[in-house]
Amino acid sequence: MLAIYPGSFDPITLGHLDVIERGVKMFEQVVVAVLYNPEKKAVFSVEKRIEQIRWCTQHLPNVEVDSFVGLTVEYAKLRQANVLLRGLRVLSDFEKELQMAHTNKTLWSGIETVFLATNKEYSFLSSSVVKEIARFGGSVTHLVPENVASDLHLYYS
Ligand code: COD
Repeated sequence: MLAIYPGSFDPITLGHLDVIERGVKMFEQVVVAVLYNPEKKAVFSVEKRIEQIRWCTQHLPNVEVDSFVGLTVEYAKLRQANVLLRGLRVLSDFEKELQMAHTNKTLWSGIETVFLATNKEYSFLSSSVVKEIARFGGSVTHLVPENVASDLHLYYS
């Protein structure tokens, strides 16, 4: 079974990577799908984010990295995938994620959302926190894959 793991991934963190690594044990293939969202100002281009994710998932043969425009369920239909994989960190994620899962279900009844509880080591971690630390010159090597840490260092220096 194919699962789509959709997100912004600006940039991918060790928390995201943990979800991917656990997801591939549950599904035959996981497609990490980066949303093209012109409304949201991003640090890294979608192409760069794809490159970053490909680099740190190269040890996982059943992971594909792709991008999409528009509704996630339309992309899932296109890929003939019935499952969306999402991570849950804290209670506030749950509210947002549940709303998203219900909304997606109204758009396509064929879609199911599977939530993975975050590894507690990464439950505080978000792409925004990582960018804030990097912006102020702090080290993020314990929070993101090493290629992303170098890219952030270059971006903010
Ligand atoms: N540990 C584990 N999981 C984590 C961590 C962490 N530390 N940090 C984030 N995650 C999880 C998030 O909970 C999420 O499940 C996933 O990783 C991706 O996170 P982000 O922040 O990169 O991506 P989001 O949440 O901004 O992605 C939102 C979407 C792009 C999926 C959403 O906006 C969307 O589907 N947009 C397309 C339009 C659409 O279809 N809209 C209708 C649905 S509302």
